[in-house]
Amino acid sequence: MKRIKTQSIDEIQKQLANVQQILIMTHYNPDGDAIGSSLGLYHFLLAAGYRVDVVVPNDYPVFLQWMPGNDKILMANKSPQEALERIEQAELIFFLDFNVLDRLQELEDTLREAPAPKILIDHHPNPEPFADILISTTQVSSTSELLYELLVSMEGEQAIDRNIAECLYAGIMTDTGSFSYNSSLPDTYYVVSRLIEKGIDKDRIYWRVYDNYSVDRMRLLGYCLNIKLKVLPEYGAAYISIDRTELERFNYRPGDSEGFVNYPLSIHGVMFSVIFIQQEDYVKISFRSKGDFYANRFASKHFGGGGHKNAAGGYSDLSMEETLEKFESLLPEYKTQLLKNHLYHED
Ligand SMILES: [Mn+2]
Repeated sequence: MKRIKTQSIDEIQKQLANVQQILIMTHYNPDGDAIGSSLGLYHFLLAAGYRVDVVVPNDYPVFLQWMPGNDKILMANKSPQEALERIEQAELIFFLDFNVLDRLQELEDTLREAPAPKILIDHHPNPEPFADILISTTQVSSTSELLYELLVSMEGEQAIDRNIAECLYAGIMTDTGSFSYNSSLPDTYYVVSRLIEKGIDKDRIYWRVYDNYSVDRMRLLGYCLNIKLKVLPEYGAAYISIDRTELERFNYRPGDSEGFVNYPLSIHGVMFSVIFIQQEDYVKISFRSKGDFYANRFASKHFGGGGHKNAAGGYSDLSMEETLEKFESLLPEYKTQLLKNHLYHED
C-alpha cells in the first residue's frame, strides 16, 4: 500500500505546521464517501488540536446523518453567510471526494479565489489543476480509503480512533455498494480489516445506511421497477425515468432515489443501466455498468458528465422525452461493445 508520494505527505505536514484554522469541503449532493471522508478527517484534525470546519454545499440524505460529528457539518444552502465566513477564516482547505470545482455549485468561485492553500484528496480521473497539493489516484475504492493511508502515513495507526474508523468504513462501504464494485484491489480489504480492529460495528453501519429507508422511498422503488423500468435486451441496456409529479406523489426527499439505478443491472443480460430524474430545470442522469463498458466515457461524451468506469453521472437540458429519445438513439452505436461485454460475463 503505497499510493501517496512521500513528497506530498511532507508538503501536507509542512502546511499543517503553519495553521490553526482548517476547512474541509466536499461536493454538492454529498454521498457516503464525501461525508465519511470529511468527518474522518475532521476527527483526526480535531484530535491533533486544530480548529476545524466542515462545509457541504447542500443537504444530504437522512441515512448519512448518523456519523459521529454529523451535527458539526454546516450546509451552505441553509447558512450561506456562515459558510462564507468559515471559508474566509480558513488558513488551509481540504477538498475531499471531487476534483473539479464546479461540483461546489454556487461556492465554486468563492473557493477558487480563496487565498488559503488547497489540498485535494480524491479518487476520480482527470483532476482539475486547482490544488496546491494533489493526492489523487483511481487505484483505490474511495476517498475514505485513500485518506486512511494518508492519515496513517502521517501519524501512524494509533491516530485512527473508533470515530475516524466508523466514518472511513462508511465511506468505503457506500462507494463500493457494499463491496460489489470498485473493490477488486486487495488494499481495500487490508484497510477494512484495520478499521474493524478499531472496534467498529460494521453490521450496524450497514443497517444505518441501507436499512433506514422510508415507506415512501420503498413504494417509489416498487413503482419505478414495476411501471417505469424499460429494458432494451437487444442492447444489453435498461433505464428508469421519473418526472416531478411522480416524485411528488411519493413525497420524494433527497436521497430517496439513491441506488435505484443499480437494480436493473441484476437483470440477466443487462450491462448498462441508467436512471433519469427530472429536476427543476434539467434532467439528472446516473449511469451504471458491468465489466468493461465505460459509463464515464458515455456520460462525458453525450451528457456533460463523468465519473468512474462503472458508475458515472451526467445531465441533460432537453425535456425528459427528448432526453430519453437521445439516449435510445445512441445505443445502436454501442451495441457491439455492450453485447461483447455481456458474452464475456456469460462464461
Ligand atoms: Mn468517492
